[in-house]
Amino acid sequence: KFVSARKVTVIRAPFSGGQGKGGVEDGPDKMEEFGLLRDIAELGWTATVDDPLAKFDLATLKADPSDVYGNCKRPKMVSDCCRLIFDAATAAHENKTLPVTVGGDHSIGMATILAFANAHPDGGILWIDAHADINTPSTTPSGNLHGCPVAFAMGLEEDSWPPHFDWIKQVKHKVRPDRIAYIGLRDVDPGEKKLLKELGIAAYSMYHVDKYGINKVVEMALQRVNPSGNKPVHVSYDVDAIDPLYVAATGTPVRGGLSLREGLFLVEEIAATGNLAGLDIVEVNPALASTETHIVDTVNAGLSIARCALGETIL
Ligand code: B3U
Ligand code: MN
Ligand code: MN
Repeated sequence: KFVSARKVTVIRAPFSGGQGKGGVEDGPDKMEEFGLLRDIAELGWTATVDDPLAKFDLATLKADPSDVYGNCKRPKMVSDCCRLIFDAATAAHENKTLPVTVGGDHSIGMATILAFANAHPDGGILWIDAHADINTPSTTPSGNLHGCPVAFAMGLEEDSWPPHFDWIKQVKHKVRPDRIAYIGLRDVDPGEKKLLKELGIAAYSMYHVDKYGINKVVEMALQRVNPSGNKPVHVSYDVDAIDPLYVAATGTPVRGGLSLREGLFLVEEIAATGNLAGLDIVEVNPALASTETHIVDTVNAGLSIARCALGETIL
């Protein structure tokens, strides 16, 4: 509907500047090594690969000690990279292809959801995550910008922003608080709770998944962000939404998460609506595994998310 003829643009985002740990920059390589492009082709999609950050020496940028602003770590690197990913995602939407952005840490979500909202102002966004990632530069407890992408994409508290992010202020359509819903939350900072309440954002935590079941939660979330049922939907999927039992190789694992099946059911349901118009798969960190099994499980979970979102069914 919003994507013509099953075309995917895989946007590689081997980016780790939004947090301190190394290894998450290897996410796209690992996903490809385990067969991402083969899986996409087998499901009948044609993929083009875009590598907008290829021209950067990311390791050198990450090591620059002068790239700080107040308590925010690496604002220049995050902003420069997000701007290129924003352009890549915008081009994918203009070409009526489905952008599948493979991270990298979740700061790149500010670029993909902003590009989605700008291309589809009436579209809905699902943010699947253990964390709300809606800290602003004034509320962030860590200074890590992967905890802030939603705030940037919504244009929250612009006065507190490092000047590097001024370009976002020029983007016509930002993410609206009534067009984003969370699923899987279980580690939310006090400043984030306040923002979620004040803005009336639809937030389904693990408590709600336990209380209503994943099927009802997906239904309620879609009802909030896409009440007509016929607008495009973007899914920004942080693999740490899934329990560390299944997804151990990620930067900030939090126990008590989605089962693997709940995590996949969710994207199966979105695929079934035919409304998917954007997907991110982020925070796969192959370096944060204590066994080879952790890597295999985590990367395969990422691949399963992609396949289910692109229409794979069990039967
Ligand atoms: N909310 C905390 C922790 C965090 C956010 N996202 C991740 N971790 N992955 C913060 O640093 O903003
Ligand atoms: Mn996240
Ligand atoms: Mn997370």
